[in-house]
Amino acid sequence: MTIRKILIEPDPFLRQVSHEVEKVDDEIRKLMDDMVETMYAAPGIGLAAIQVRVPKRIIVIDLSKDEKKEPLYFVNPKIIVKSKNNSTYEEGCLSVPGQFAEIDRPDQCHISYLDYNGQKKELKAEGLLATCIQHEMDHLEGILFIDYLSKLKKNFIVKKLSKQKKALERIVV
Ligand code: GNR
Ligand code: NI
Repeated sequence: MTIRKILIEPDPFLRQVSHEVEKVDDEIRKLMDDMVETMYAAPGIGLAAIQVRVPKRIIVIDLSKDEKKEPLYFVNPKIIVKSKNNSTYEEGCLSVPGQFAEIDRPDQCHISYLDYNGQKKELKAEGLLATCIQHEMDHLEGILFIDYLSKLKKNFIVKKLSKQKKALERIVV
């Protein structure tokens, strides 16, 4: 398994719409293994493939708190139903480091997807899992949580990240 580099906003690559996976084969499983390792190393509770520069409709999530790791794999996830009630969570994103904001989303979602073995599955999620699934599925459409903020707040964050990236580039060379 390999830890991959996570893309940081502003990066046009993050704004791409990801493509459906045709077959869950060993190459896809290798990518999912790398994504999980990258997510744990970050650390984060979710990761979409586009964040490691692969525009495929794949997300991994692990909400387990203790040592016991419980990674969830979702390939080609689709929303079947979203609840009408919203809930608010303070969200962060590995591609928007150091920034957090309260975001409103449907508090439950029912999805279909393919699992690690390519089997068709369904899941009814609520709470943080529902929020995380929707945050990751937004990545597949090229959407980041800061897109839900006012233009003023979003521009402020993007400018800050842009300056940080430039400062880093000067050091790394
Ligand atoms: O690590 C993460 N934490 C988080 C917290 C609240 C809502 C969503 C998330 S996902 C984020 C990792 C990430 O950027 N996934 O795309
Ligand atoms: Ni994210």
